[in-house]
Amino acid sequence: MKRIFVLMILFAGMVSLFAQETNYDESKVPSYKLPDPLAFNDGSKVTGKKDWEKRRGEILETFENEVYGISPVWKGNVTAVEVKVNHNALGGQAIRKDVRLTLMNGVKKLDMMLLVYLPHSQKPVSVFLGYNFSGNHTVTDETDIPLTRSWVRNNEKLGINDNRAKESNRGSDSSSWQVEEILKRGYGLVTVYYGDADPDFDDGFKNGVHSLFDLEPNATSWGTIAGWAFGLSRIMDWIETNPDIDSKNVTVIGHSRLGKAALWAGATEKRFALVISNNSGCGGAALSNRKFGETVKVINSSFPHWFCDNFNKYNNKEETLPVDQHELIALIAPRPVYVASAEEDQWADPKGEFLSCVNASPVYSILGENPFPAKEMPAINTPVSGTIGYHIRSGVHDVTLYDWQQYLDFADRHLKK
Ligand code: GTR
Repeated sequence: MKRIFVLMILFAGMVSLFAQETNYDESKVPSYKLPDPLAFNDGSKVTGKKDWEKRRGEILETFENEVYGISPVWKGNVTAVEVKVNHNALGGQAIRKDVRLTLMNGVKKLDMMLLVYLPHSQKPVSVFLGYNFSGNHTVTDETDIPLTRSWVRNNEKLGINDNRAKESNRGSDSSSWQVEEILKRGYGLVTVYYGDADPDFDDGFKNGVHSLFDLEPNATSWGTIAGWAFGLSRIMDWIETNPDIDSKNVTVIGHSRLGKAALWAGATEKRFALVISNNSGCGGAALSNRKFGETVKVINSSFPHWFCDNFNKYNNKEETLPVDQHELIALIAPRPVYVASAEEDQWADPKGEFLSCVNASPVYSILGENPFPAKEMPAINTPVSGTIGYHIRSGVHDVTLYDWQQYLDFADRHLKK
C-alpha cells in the first residue's frame, strides 16, 4: 500500500514536471541565438574549406564533453560467426544471414546478433544499418530468426512483462522496416536489437558496451546514446571485412532515441556514407534552444542514462549550451544527411528539426555541397533536399513506408550503387 502511495506521488510529480515544462505554443518559443558552427571557439571565422576540420574538432569535443560523453578508443577486436545462412529467405527474395558478432577487449566480451538481408546481387550491395527496438524477430515474420536473449522493455501491447522476448512478437515491427521495399530497390539491411549493444535502462554506465571497459564514471562518461553509436561502429568494422557489402556506401538509420544514436554515430564515424534521423527530436535533430516539446530537463529526468552527466548543467538553461543540434548535423558534412519529422509528433519539435537543417546548411555550402534549399517549413509530405534532405510527413511518431520511400530516393541520389 505504502509503495503504491509513493508511486502515485512520483507519478503525479512526473506529470506536473511535464505539464509545467512542455511548450507546444510557437509564440512562447523564447528568442535565442544559436552558436555559429562557422566561428571558432575564440570567435574567429572559418573562412573556407581548409579551416573546417579544425573547427569540426572543436564542435565534436564540445558535444563529447557536454552532451553525449566521451567514448573510449577501441583497441579490441571483432569476430563474426554466420550462425545461419538462408539463400531462399522471404520466399526467395533475399539471402538472410544471422550473424553473431563478438566484441572482445582483452578478456571482456559482448555478443551482438545481427540480422542481415541482402538482395541476390552480382556485386557488393549498399546497405541500411540500424538498430531495432524489440528484437530481430520483430523485423519480419520469418519463424526461424532467433529471439533476442537480451533484456527487453516490458510492453503491454507485446505481452512482455518479464523483460524477455516472446514468440508471439514475431513480425510485430515489420512496418517500420519495409524489408521487401528495401530489397526491391537493390539495397540490403543490417539490423540488430539495440539492447544487445546497451540495455536501455540506467545502471550507472556499466552494462552493454560499457562492460567492455574498466572506466570510473565521471561527468563526461559516455551515455547510452554514445554506447549505441559505438556499437554501430563495431558493426562497421565487420562490414568492412564482408565481401557481400559495399562498405563505402553504408547508410546509418535510426528512429527516435535510435535516431539520436544514428546522428551521433554519423558525427563520430566518418565511415558512414549517409545518415538518416527519423523523428529523433530532443538530443537528436531538434534545436534545444527552442524549448519546444521535450526539453533538456525533461529528457535528462526521464532518461538519465542517455547523455553524460554534464548535460544536466543545461536543464532549463538551454541558452547556455555551447553547442546546439544544428551543429550535430554539421559534424556529418559533407556527407548527406536526411532528417524526417511527423506532423503529430510535436514532442519531437518538427520545426526545431527543420531549423537544424537550415542552420547546418552554411557548413555544407562552405564545403562545396548543395545548400539546404528551404528557409520556411515545407508543406506536409513535400520533401526538400540538397545534400541535407528533410520532410514532415502526416501522422504520428513512427517509421512508415512513405519515410522509407524518401530515404531510398535520397540514397539513390547520393550513393554509388
Ligand atoms: C520518448 C523520448 C523521446 C524519444 C522517444 C523514443 O519517450 O522522450 O526522446 O526518443 O521516447 O525513443 O521513442
